[in-house]
Amino acid sequence: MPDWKKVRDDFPALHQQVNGKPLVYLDNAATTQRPRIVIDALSRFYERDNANVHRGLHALSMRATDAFEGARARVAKFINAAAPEEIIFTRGTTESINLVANTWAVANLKKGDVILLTEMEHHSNLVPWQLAAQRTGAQLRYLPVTGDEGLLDLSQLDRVLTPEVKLFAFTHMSNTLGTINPAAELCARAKKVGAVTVIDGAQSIGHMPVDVRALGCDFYAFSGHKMGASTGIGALYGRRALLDAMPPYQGGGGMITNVEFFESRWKPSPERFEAGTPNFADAVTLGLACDYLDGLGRAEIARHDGQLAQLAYEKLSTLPGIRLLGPKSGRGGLVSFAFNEVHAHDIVTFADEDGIALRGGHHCNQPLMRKLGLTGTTRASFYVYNTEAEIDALVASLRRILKFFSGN
Ligand code: C6P
Repeated sequence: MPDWKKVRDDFPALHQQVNGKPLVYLDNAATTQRPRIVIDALSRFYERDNANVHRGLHALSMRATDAFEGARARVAKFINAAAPEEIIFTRGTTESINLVANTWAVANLKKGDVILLTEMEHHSNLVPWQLAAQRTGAQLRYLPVTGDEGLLDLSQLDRVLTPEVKLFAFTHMSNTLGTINPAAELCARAKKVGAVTVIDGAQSIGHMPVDVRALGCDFYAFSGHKMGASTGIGALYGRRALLDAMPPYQGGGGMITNVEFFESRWKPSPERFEAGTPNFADAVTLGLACDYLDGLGRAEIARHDGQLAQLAYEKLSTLPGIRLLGPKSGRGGLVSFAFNEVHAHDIVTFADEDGIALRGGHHCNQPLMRKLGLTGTTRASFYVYNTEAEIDALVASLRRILKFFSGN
């Protein structure tokens, strides 16, 4: 088991004071802090290896290309893809999902087809499908969420997952509820009706073991900045057979085999989907983040984050008037809550006075919030460096805030 206290030393940003108090960083679902090896690797790359990839025959370009393609192979191994060619580098989860919506969906969907989503989707796994539906004439349909407990209502699955469903996109872990969805089961059920599956892995990728072949998904989208890598890099996993049959995402350099004045031919994946100069320097850090997380052990990370969230859930439940969202047990590493009398933005602002970083608002889940009769929640989200003492600091801060707002 990792020495979790020592893990904190790997993250320079944690060692600072905010408003005169030691920083308690509990906004990891928005973005994680970066370990020293990632920060150093980025400077080292720019200091020694920086050159454009795939284009040059000189030493630096070859080194940069090796590092970039090495990162692709590392990411493929991290999620157990069948080959590096199944990994397309993108800016992150949002771009990965938009890529599928603009290529596979537009090429394959038509009027009468259905795109199935769930009521707990982040806007990044909702708006791209609205746009694809508008372009193709397909319809959107939703698998309901049970209520405050935040589970998918699987008793409704047969009703909504009918043969008209051509694509089923769902989140692996909810960024507001902390629910971990039964992704393998959902993919198996989708396969039975011939639907293609897209998993939004933004909140799962850095927090638990992910094996795309065991999950049985067709696409898996994720962001590097939520797993310790640099900002602006992420990936889309796609099953090779589907990628080979998909049209390009964007046109430009690097993605063609031949260009004439009036037509062009495309390279296979991944180049077909990576027009222009890719974000090669940040891609290198994604590979290193994979090494770092595997060094800790992703099953250990899942246990650590889940235990902290469970402890937080239990300690927070002692606060007067709190409304806690998400499953009572088996949750991923975050807790969302609301108070009738205090707005989430006030809580976040007051907690900041105590050096505690939280997030408040709708968390890009507006339809879910509306369904639950909320305008927003406060969210504490955990990662490998958080501690039980930080949960105690959170609870103490919330007691102070509640006291202030109740006028006592
Ligand atoms: N959620 C949060 O604070 P990007 O922005 O592309 O890296 O990730 C988008 C995204 C997609 N799906 C889920 C489930 C997510 O949680 C996110 C990002 C952040 O909850 C920012 S809103």
